[in-house]
Amino acid sequence: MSALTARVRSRSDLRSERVAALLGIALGVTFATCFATGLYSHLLQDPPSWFTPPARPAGLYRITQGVHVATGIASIPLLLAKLWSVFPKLFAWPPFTSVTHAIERISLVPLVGGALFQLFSGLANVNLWYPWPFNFRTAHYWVAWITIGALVVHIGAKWATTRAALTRRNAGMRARTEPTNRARVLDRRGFLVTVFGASALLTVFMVGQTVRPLSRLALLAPRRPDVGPQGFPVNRTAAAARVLTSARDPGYRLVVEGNVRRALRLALDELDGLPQRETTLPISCVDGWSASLRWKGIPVHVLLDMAGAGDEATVTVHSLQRRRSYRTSELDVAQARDPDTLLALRVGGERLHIDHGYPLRLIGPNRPGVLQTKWVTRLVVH
Ligand SMILES: Nc1nc2c(c(=O)[nH]1)N[C@H]1C(S)=C(S)[C@@H](COP(=O)(O)O)O[C@H]1N2
Ligand SMILES: [Mo]
Repeated sequence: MSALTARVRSRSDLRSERVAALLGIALGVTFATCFATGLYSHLLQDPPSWFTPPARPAGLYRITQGVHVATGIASIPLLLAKLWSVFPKLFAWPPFTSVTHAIERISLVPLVGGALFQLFSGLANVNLWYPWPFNFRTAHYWVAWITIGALVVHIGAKWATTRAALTRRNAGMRARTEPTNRARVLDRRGFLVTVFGASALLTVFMVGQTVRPLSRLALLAPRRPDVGPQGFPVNRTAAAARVLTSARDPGYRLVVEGNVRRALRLALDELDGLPQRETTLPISCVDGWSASLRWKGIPVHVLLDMAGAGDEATVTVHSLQRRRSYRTSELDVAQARDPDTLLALRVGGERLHIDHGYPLRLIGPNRPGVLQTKWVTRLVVH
């Protein structure tokens, strides 16, 4: 056998059903975890009427979103290897041999397309890169359902093959005494070790953005959790939000209005004079980075009581920012009354940096970063 045919042979051995089955199982686990944590993130950002986001543990979202990004990253090498291992089968002829076979093969289109789209768009989002005209979250959310639906069909269709490929293991072991077979088994093992190793390494180099002890290894993370003004990152700067002038304007006021007995208009020095509370809460960005900080500010319920809002009040928080997303966020009844939901004036003992929301920002327990509105100027009570 020439060296070339030997190589080709050993490659086709790597494309065994067993390799494809093991990669498939790993992908099933990472995709299911990614889907569950993604749904949770979606629910927190847009709670439907039947869902009240839990406020404790205050750092729960930090973990679920860290896991979401980590399992997404871990899936990239797994998916590429899986596609490679089944590649020739994608072009098998005749395309269908039966109705079930047809369904199974057709479901590969949303499965492969959806999986590639999810991993690509997620990775781009972590890098704050939006090379598309549609809304990231809407697309990422709906394609997740399509992908998971196709995955369920795929698992159903492949259940028997996968079991067979994995239980054939004993037969494989016996055959290993034969030298060429042993070489093949070792090749496959080396391939899987490489793929799982690449997946683990990528994950480690990324999760340092939220797992503090690994922060020095966060080589692939676009944001280090300890780098930025006052020692933590910024997603949108005051310049990008075009609030440099309005945030520094001496005419700045916090207005509390809407369904209240007396509306409030408070200047910065008046805000400084109100009862304050200190609390440690993380900023947990949907992009997977997080940073835990010591905040000091006015609990929102103090302002609601001053304004004479009802016990069942909900609040819309408005920023000075005029354009683009994250200018407002909502507080449900529990969040508005939570003692740790603050309009923060200070972080780590210092006046807030303008990029962190000076003069006033919202910070509350177990809220995604996108809901921790910066440059707050108005609370509308409902
Ligand atoms: N007004 C306003 N608030 C905002 C944002 C924004 O773009 N505009 N970005 C949000 C996002 S996505 C995150 S993760 C946090 C980041 O806060 P930081 O920049 O202080 O770290 O602020 C949130 N608050
Ligand atoms: Mo964020």
